[in-house]
Amino acid sequence: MKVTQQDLFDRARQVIPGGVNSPVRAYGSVGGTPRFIDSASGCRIRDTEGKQYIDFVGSWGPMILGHAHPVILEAIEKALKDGTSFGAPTTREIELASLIVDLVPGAEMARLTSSGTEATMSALRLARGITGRDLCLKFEGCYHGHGDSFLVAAGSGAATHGHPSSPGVPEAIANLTTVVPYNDLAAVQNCMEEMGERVAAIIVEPVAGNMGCVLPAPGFLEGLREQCTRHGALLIFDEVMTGFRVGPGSAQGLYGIEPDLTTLGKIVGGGMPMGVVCGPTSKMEQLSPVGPIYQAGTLSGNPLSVAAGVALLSLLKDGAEQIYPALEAKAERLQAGWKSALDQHGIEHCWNRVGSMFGLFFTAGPVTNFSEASAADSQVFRRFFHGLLEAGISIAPSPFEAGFLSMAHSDDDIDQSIEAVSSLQL
Ligand code: KE4
Repeated sequence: MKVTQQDLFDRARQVIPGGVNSPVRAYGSVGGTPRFIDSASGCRIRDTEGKQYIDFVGSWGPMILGHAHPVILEAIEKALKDGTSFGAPTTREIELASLIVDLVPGAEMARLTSSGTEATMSALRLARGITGRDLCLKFEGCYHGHGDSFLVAAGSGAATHGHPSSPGVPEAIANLTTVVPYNDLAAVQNCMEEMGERVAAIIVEPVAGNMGCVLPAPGFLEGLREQCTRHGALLIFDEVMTGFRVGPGSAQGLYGIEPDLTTLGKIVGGGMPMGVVCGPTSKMEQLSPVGPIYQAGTLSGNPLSVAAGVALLSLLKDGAEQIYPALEAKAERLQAGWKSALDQHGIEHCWNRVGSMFGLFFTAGPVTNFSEASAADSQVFRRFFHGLLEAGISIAPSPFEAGFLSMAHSDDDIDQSIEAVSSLQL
């Protein structure tokens, strides 16, 4: 008897909260039944009923060269033969850390973790340990993983499911985090004038990807750099999503701003579990075992994840001159095509995009912060999402997420998605 997605979802919800291991996958803001994915290759994913979708989620960012890239699979398969985890240093970790240091302008050292959340939690603890201060400033709609200090006015799944400030976070912890609107430098300056000497860090997504895609206003990142320097706080660039996505030097290379600490994830692990905290030696050596600030992980630097990360970063480094211009051209084609199709539908919308990372909002725009992103028409988004899904196009099941293109998206694939948008009944 044929097992449907609904059957799987019903079974999953018996043994997994909401049937998913990460809330945004549950289609909470768009309704309907999540697709259970059997396999993926190139720019396509295939569900358990055999239906294929052109994928613009890319596992939320890692798949910049497409799913199941042969070089990455081969690297994992080769590493697999030697075992899955040793809990001891390996040569390959030196290679990955060296690649990160080479590619990330603000990095002289890197500490590997198993997720972006671990990376941001560790970066904030490092900043607090270095400065001896407790406060953290973040931006409404930015998401830095599910660490307690960051689940205050958070984006992504937290915003999607209506709990931007999660229950379970002690008030004493939440009170250490101050939240201001993204791109509001005056609000940052006011905060820092008032409490700057108690602020350990300002943490920011240099291009926000968890309230849809929102770009830094001209001077915003420069202003954060100046404020941190002036008040002795550390500037943390959370590049878990933008790292190696918006350019070979990540957002800090693109915008020419050097943060004090950088967090990475997604692409750096080649689609395997991985996060990174990186920065200058003077700061990174404050981490145990050299310094006193503790940070650890059983599977940190896991051989399979590191093999995948080395493979993907090496491909991006060696092919950067071809890859990033090609991604830009693909994204331009997509944006122009979807825009034209939506204009023909008479649907009010606006785009934000940096390279192959984009956000589409059903509002006239501009969208420069979370409140403007929240004003977009969620009902149109719901119809848009399901219409595309039906047509074999997979986008993020939330308006508070970014979309991604890969090198595996051909012009034909992009044109197929444009045709799907044109044919929607919105
Ligand atoms: P993870 O712990 O999910 O690996 O990384 C957390 C994180 C930190 N910083 C930024 C800027 C991030 O975008 C993320 C995770 N991104 C979401 C997608 N918006 C992951 C998807 C999910 O939660 O399932």
